[in-house]
Amino acid sequence: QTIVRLADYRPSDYLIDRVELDVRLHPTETRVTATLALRPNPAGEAGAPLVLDGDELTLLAVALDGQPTGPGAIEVTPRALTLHQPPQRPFVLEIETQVNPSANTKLMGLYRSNGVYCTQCEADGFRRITYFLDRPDVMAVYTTRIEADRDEAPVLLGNGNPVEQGEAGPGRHYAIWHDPHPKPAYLFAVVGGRLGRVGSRFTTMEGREVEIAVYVEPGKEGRANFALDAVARSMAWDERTFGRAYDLDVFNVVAVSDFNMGAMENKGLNIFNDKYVLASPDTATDADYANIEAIIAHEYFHNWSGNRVTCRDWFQLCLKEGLTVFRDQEFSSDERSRPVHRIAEVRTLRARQFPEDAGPLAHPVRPQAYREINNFYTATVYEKGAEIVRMLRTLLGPEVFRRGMDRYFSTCDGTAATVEDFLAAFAAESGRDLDAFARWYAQAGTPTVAVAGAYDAGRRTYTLSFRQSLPVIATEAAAAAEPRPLVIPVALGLVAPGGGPAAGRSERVSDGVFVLEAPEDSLVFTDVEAAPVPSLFRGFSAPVKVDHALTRDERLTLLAHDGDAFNRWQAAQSLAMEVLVARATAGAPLAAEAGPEGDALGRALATFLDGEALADPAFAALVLTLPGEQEVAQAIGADVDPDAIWRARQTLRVQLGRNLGARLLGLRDALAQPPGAPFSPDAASAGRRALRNAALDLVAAADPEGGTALAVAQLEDAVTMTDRLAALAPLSLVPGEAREAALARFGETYRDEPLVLDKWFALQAMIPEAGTLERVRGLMRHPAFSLGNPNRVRSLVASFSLNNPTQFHRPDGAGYDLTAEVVLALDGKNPQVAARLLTAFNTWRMVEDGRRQRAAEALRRVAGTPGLSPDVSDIAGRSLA
Ligand code: HT7
Ligand code: ZN
Repeated sequence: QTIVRLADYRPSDYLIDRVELDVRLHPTETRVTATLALRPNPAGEAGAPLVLDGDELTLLAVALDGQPTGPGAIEVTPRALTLHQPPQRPFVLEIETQVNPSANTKLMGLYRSNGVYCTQCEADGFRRITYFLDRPDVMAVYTTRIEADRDEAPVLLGNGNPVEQGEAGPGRHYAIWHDPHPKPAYLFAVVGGRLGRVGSRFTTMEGREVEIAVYVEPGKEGRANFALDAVARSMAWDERTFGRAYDLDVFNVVAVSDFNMGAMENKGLNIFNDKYVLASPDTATDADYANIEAIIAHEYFHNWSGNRVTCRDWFQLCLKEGLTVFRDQEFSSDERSRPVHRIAEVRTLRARQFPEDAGPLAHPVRPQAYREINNFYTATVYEKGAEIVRMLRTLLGPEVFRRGMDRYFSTCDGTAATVEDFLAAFAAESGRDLDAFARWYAQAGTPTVAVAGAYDAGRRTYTLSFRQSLPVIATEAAAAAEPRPLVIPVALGLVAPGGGPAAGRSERVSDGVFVLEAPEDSLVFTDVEAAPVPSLFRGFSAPVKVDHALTRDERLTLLAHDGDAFNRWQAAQSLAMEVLVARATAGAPLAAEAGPEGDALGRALATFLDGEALADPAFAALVLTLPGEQEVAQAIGADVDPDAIWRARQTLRVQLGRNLGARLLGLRDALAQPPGAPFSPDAASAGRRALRNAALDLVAAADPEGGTALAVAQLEDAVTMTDRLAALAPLSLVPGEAREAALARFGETYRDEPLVLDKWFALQAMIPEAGTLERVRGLMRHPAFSLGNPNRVRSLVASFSLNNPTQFHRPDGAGYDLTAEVVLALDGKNPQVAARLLTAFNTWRMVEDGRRQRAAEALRRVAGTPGLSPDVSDIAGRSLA
């Protein structure tokens, strides 16, 4: 397997200006004729051979400037078509290939999902359709003719605008699409199939009338309206917030049920995993609605951050992904609640990105090398990449940031850009040198910032001392060099011991932000009347771990009085985390459900709930939710015993449930939806459901019998999938008749709803009991389960391997074995999904020795299997390195 290095980037020797594609769809013998208008690239090597990428293609014919190529002029291997002596002037290459969409189980290139023809070309799927310069810095204008059997595929969609359609012989028809915007091949798409449609129109701020539509499985049109509305809201938001208007006459979204990731931003033709399109109150949870809205927005926003300005090479992936995640996070914050959304973002970052950054797969936001690019669509590139953009805004301020964005879009429009181009736009607008800031892109690992505060009553000063420490990460994706100090924006404030902002000033704090640039620094506040409580990294202003030894009382002060909602939540999390770590490392038995720290937290939460739960239920639900098991494992760091963490979490849930029981039941009553009230997926309604269900979770932990009765009743009465699933969750934790009956009934009720069955699979896969492994094996034989469908694999197997720490890390190693077995079974079909499943082993070095040995054995077994895909072999190799 070859390694690709950023340092080796060279421009392409040839460019392609125009592509004409004729795609004649057929289930097993699709023929593609590509007419490519090529020319030598002045920035490339003159006279070099033309090497077009290919993958699993059958070549039928090649012609150069209308003539068949002579003997020896071309060479064809499974992975490339080489023209040895291409003309050193513009020329036309016509290539006819054949592919088999029905046999394409990798779901890359052209494939069939439930009979619908669709494509996935990012990162390197276009070479599975035709031979091409399949790299993002080769941008061309595409015209696509799609032909198909009219019965089989009445709907034919391509990139850009529709140009023409008509008959193409008996039973066949065609459509021609033209995309005037030059684009890299990874944004190419076609769709052909029998699809239902919902549509509307949007008028852009430039006065362009856009036909927007969402295509779904026929009969499910009613479930596409929320997504359609989200498209219109995204368009309006990008105009309002970034001045970016849509640039074609149509914008189509197509939902398919077999898809490797969430969705794909193909120009004018976004293709989605149907999980992120289809929603009805009966089948989708509030979290599903929020995800649909966010992912629709994300793909739409790519039209500027990704499509109009694309990436020069795949090392620059964060340029489009980090920026677009930042943009979709801002959209969701504006459409919903900003603090609540920020907390959700940080929970994801800590649960997914921090462990990635601390494990063997750690890599910089812009990696320096890769073997398989598909393994770099990671939380680090996406989520940490978004945090970098957010820090840039914090450092420059919103106005300069917006001007920088405008400059970036205008100077880089129509180009394949780099992180340097991005930063240059902000440097030019701000007049600031961003070279040190750029280290965030190059250095892997989560920094720790240690902070100590000291009050001098005589001088009335308060001094905060900061020290940043950066992990040394030596992996092939990261430079081995010693890390250099980062530019860390610390949004902060001082809280008076009795509440309210404390007096005190420092010239080094501007707009509430202190910038830590040196390895160590201290910040002196003057005129401070009494020892304050510092509120640091407000709004999580930098993706760091904070080592700040506040007392319990100081944290309680922040929980009660901080003006920053994020840090109020953080205070509750930190209080809980202290209890959890102490209990998990002391090996507390399950019976230890009391303890002064837990009671203190309970009292603080009681005061908080009494004061404001009903004012902001969504926020209150988050305050009541304890840090997850993975987060506790990260806090412990080494020799982790996942069972001890689970027990610690369980005992605290029981303790809080007991301390808060009456209140929680009162809240549930107060928040109950009146019978017959209409359903709304809006944030306020979702927040009320979230708090009711967070209350149920704690009540059920404290009183399994009473909780079971409550959950059974909720399951009976629920009118939303959110409430039904929230009732099933605590039920699934109590072994016995009631659980099995409830699960069986749910499975039967939704047997024809694959996306709902996914929730049912996931819930069962996450039961923290020894019997779960056999349950998962059993469910793998369920008629609705298929290794060929990524959603099914993710909901059943990945839920077990990634979201059930006690069972994945079973002391006997059986959880590792099951995961390894599925990875190997899947690898031949769908290497991308197999490789992603294998990342469950990312935390293997953190667990205690016995488990660690067994995990290593399973990983070695995978790594040593002959014939592995590059995807799985890359993850296995790096995990063991
Ligand atoms: N840009 C898209 C990434 C994507 C993808 C990557 C590899 C293999 C399959 C894929 N499907 C979609 C989606 C996004 O981040 O917007
Ligand atoms: Zn994206």
